[in-house]
Amino acid sequence: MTQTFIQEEQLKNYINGKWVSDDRKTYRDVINPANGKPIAQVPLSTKEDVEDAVKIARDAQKKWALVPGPQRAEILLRVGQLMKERKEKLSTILTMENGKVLEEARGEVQEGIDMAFYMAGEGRRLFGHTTPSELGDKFAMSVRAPVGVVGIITPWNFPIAIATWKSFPAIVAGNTVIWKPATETPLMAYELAKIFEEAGLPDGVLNVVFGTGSEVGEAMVAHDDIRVISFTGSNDIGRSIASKCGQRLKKVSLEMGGKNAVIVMDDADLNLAVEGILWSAFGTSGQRCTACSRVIVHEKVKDELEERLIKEMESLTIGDGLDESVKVGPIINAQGLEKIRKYIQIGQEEGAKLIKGGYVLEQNQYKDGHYFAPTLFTDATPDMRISQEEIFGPVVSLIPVKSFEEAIEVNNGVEFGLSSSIFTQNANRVFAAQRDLDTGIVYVNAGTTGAEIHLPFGGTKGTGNGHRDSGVAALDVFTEWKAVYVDYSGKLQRAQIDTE
Ligand code: UN1
Repeated sequence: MTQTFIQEEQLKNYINGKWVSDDRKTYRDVINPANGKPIAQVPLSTKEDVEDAVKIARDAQKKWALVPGPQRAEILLRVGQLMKERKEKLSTILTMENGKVLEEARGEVQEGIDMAFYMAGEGRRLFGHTTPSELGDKFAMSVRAPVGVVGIITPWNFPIAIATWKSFPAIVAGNTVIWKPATETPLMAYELAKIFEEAGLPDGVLNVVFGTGSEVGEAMVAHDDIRVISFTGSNDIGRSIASKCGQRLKKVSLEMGGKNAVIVMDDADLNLAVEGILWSAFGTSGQRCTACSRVIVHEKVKDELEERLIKEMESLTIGDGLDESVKVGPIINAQGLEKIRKYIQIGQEEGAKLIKGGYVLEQNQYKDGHYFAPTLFTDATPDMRISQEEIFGPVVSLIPVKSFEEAIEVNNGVEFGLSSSIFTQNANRVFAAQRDLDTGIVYVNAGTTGAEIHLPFGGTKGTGNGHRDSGVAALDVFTEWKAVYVDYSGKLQRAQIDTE
């Protein structure tokens, strides 16, 4: 059945349109987190591999930038079509390497397909601006120019969607790419590179170098010919990349997580709020940057919400995501599981009430994988570590508040600013909330997850550094603005002097 999609093979880097094998390489097992079984081996590349890839990418970029945008776009269109044809295969492999349930894996692959078609459209736009000049018989415009060779570093939690958010705008804008996927989830990179190859992408435009952050990632950040680093991942690593790029005056785009809250007001549709919380907190086992891990609830509806959540949490079946009846899959690995376990202990020590879950599942069908029971804390306060720090697991804390104003203040009182949500039926509160919630993404009457690819994705404060993935905003990361003046007056006109 589904297993036939994967032959346990040694993956190879993809450089200059070739699959590069190297006998001297060391490999690491890629493990299915649902059952602990190895499904492939990923090479741990070196900085020499990065060097080889950059040389190729630099030459390829000169030619690629001369291909007209609409022709570059056609390749993306074919990539989107191939992804669509292979959606089931890709989703199954994604579930096997990442653990997310099939329904969500299909959703993630769909996100990549959408991105391909959206960015293929951009190949016919890549809009700049024409602007009147200060002088007569002079034409002035701003155009988007590719930056050159760009480096993308992608996480294990959305191994294909996030890769498409970064590589598709980079490629359509005329850049060439060095891509380091997470070592936990290299198979999506393998499949996507094969699709690009089949779609006719010229050699050297996309280069995949597998390996660790400390070797491959560091080498990318340190390489002067890689002019942009686009990174999604942990806060510590993002900050360290930012300072290294800062030293080198290298453009860097960072997306580093959240502490996303759902606000439930006293006038909320509670059925809807419960559904939204369950989906955002426990979907993907809470391993989304956008996952809801705080519920800021008006004290008048707190008890009722709590009761309904406990009841609905009973129906969350946990297990291998390939089983269509499962709603909550495994945690990516033992370190992830340990981090969640530690936060349960911290929450209890801080005095929050653990009212559901809070334990590792280890018996029977769970014994070879990494599973954590969906967990609910209540009576948490805004300053507790479980209310402030990103847990990246199926753990949510209820924080009671007395008013709308207090809810907004609690929502904003964290280091991160990725996503937030409010459930209310009051139109005034809706408009005030979209203005006052200090996050890059705001939802009204929906959970904190499920961003669409044609809108900007990213956050304020500690979530990033002001750039956005996805949507047209992604082009700002992968292009430079170039100002072009064409004087057709036939004489030397001097701006600021002849205009006086
Ligand atoms: C992430 O967790 O880093 O908005 C990405 C969402 C998804 C993407 C999440 N479309 O939840």
